[in-house]
Amino acid sequence: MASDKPHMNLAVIGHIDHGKSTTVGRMMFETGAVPAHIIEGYRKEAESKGKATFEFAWVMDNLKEERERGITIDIAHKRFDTPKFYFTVVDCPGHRDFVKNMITGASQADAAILVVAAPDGVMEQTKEHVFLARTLGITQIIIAINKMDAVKYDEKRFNEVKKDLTDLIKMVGYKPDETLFIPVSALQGINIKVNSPETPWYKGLPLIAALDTFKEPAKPTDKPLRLPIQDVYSISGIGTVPVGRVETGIMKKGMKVSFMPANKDGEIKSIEMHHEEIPQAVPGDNVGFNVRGIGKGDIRRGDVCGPAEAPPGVAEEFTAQIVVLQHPSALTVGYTPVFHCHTTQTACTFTQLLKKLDPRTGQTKEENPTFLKSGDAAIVVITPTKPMVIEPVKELPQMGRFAVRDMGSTIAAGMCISIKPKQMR
Ligand SMILES: Nc1nc2c(ncn2[C@@H]2O[C@H](COP(=O)(O)OP(=O)(O)OP(=O)(O)O)[C@@H](O)[C@H]2O)c(=O)[nH]1
Ligand SMILES: [Mg+2]
Repeated sequence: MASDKPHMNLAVIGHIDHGKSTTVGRMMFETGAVPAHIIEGYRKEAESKGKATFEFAWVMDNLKEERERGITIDIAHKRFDTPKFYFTVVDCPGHRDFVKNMITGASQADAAILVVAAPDGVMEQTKEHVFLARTLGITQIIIAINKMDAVKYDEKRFNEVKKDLTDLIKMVGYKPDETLFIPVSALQGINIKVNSPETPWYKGLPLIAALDTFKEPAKPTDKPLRLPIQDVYSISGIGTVPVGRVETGIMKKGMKVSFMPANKDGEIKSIEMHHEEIPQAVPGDNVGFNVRGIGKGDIRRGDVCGPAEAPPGVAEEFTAQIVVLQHPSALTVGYTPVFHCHTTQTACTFTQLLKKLDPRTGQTKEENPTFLKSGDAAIVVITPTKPMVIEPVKELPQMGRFAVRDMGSTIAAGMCISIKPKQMR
């Protein structure tokens, strides 16, 4: 479905059973994305299977095992609209065994809703998800303090949980005074679409209206051009046509460009999007373009196109902050899995383990650890086995995030803090 509204990827995160799926199901119902008769059907079915109250969660939990166990295992994508945005919502699992799925979900998101159950307050995966969300670059967050019905809509309990959350989010770098805290009952539909009489003491926005306070993800046109190559075609009568998505900056006709790490230069002759020639391409545009001076064999997937005067950075080695999701034993110096970063997949070696961090606070736990295991966060030095473009997230967030994979599973996720540039010319 096309839309004129700006698009936002929204992750819903938080501890197991705190009501993430129910919140998403409820928002989809209230925005008209799911009709009432579907919910009613789920309600009857859930009740007959001894899973009463899961009718809204079932909008998101489609797997048989998810419904039987009453938990989310895999991430699910659904769409709904608010007056300002259209959202793709990524419902993340809270169970600790499925944190890797949560990471995949969070790494796709522009913003997040953190769901915290009022009776429990801050729990283990509340902390872990908040830290991961921040590590993975989610800068905008709204907090729904859920299950307010279960604490009789008590303002005092709301304020206690809000206080603990304020401390938590401040610790990882979110600004509490710019963050909305909303008392809700996803199950009862309280403060979701409109403010309800159950919480007369709450004067803020209901949840759905709060989502429209998110800022549209910026189009970083003021940064240097970065266009990671997805494919390279040779078209008769035209020449070499690389294709890819502009991540940052602007590509213009006539521009002199460099491809790294191929270390080839060319000039943009034409740019095409949706089979139409366009004078320039901006972040988010998927384009094909024709370059003078480049042969088909000169560049390939994983190379990055940038301005000749500010070419993409190639790393001799780089320092990164990572979170280890799962490793069968222990991750040590010498380990060489595949790093997935923009469009490149490059084998890289862990050459130094500088420090282990507390995944909940980001504080240093141990200097120069001898190994890392599942659940650890760390600062490490990585040496690519062949030249690759990667850049510090502080400068170009789109070029600095990566996933580490080995034998079909995700081992870690992280971001580049700094690079030791390789001299290319
Ligand atoms: N009383 C009350 N119960 C709720 C509310 N929201 C959710 N629940 C219940 O909490 C249980 C878990 O809800 P889910 O939505 O599956 O929780 P979740 O956070 O998605 O769980 P995972 O995905 O497994 O981490 C279900 O029994 C829901 O009915 C609420 O507002 N009030
Ligand atoms: Mg769930």
